[in-house]
Amino acid sequence: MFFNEEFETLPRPALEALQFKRLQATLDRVYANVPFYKTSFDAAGITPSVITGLEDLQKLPFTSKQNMRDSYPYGLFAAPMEEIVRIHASSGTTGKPTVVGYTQKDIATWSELMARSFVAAGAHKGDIIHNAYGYGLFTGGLGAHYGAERLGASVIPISGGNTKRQIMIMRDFGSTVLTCTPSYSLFMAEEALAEGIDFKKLKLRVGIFGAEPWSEEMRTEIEAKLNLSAIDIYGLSEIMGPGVAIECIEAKRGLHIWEDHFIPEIINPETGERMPEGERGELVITTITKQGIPLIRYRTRDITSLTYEPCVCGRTHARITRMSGRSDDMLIIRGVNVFPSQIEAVLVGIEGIEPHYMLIVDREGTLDTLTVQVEVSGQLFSDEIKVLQALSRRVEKEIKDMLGVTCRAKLVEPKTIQRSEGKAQRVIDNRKL
Ligand code: DLL
Repeated sequence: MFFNEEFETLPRPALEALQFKRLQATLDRVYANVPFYKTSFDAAGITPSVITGLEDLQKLPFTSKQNMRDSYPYGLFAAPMEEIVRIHASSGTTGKPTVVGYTQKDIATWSELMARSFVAAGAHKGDIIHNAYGYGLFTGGLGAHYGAERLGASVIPISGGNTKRQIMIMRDFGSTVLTCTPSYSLFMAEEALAEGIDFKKLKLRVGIFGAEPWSEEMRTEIEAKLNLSAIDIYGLSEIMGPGVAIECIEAKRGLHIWEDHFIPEIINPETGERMPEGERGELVITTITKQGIPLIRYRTRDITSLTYEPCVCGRTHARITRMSGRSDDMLIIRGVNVFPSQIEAVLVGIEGIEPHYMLIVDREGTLDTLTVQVEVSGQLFSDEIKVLQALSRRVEKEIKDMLGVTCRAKLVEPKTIQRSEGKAQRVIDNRKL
């Protein structure tokens, strides 16, 4: 099933021709309207006319989050403020937020791409979409909302928070599709259990989860606990918001990135060189239809790989693999590189452990230490100390065996690790303090 079959299944030569035409128009637009691009292209000795094919994209300089911050708030906008109808901003844990603006046409494009994403995930007109992404400056809530309306589904704009009420509404209103972060979905499952509500008796069929890294093992856990098919959705406010890429329900193998609007590349984050197809590196995205704030070769910091292999669903758009995480979130513990999502994958596979964890990194003298705090399931916690000791040794051993990193496991009582209603915070790095 498609939302826009013609564009979702465009044969690659036609898709690439369209990309190039749109890239040229975008380059002209930013060169003429955004002083930052004029300066950076001139410094690289490039004018838009030098770009005569898609391969030439590599000649253009990158744009970084720092460039956006330096032009805070509106410096990179390519449309006059009179044409901007919506402003969003990323929360940004450090420094100023990054601010993005949308024209009327940008909102229409975003709505269509979210509608396409819903259909790819298996949603359709007639669905009741329970949208628990936060509404506000964060793009999750409104992005999914406009997409659901564009699709013609019924959307419940519940936003995040007040979890008990969420569950009551989900049950009473007959929600069929749930949209929220993967960590929040598990919190909902837990609250439902406490309220004596069985997810198997709800009408939920599909969950569309993103905005934070999660593992394949977490998917299995969520699907079992919420009794639905869990789909991975990716996006970032700088590029648009949710709906930049999504898994199709037919394959659930890689996320289709809507290539008639975005050109993806994978680069080596150290050298900036392009990586061969299939190899992991940093995702770089060029927007080719945006008006408010087009971005050329934007470095997302997200680590993934790209494949152009045809997909069983019939979409011709390339796929990115599940994100390992952001390059900035990668922990280096005594020289070993590890992403929180890799630790998550190990933890979720161990029986007696709940999928709620926190990683604490410290420095003792010159040595980095990693403590993995994880909850034990209810019945185990009351068991003898010997059982708990064996379990924590098992956690330490499996993490060492799978990831090569030494850690200390600290088992904690059920429901003691803070639950998230949006993006979960999984790491406390005391080394930076
Ligand atoms: O998180 C947009 C969004 C909302 C995506 C709802 C999906 C669903 P930002 O707040 O700007 O935008 O954060 C973007 O979140 O660069 C990734 O590091 C991370 N991220 C988003 N989706 C995924 C995902 C929204 N599926 C940043 N897997 C991105 C892993 C993700 N990380």
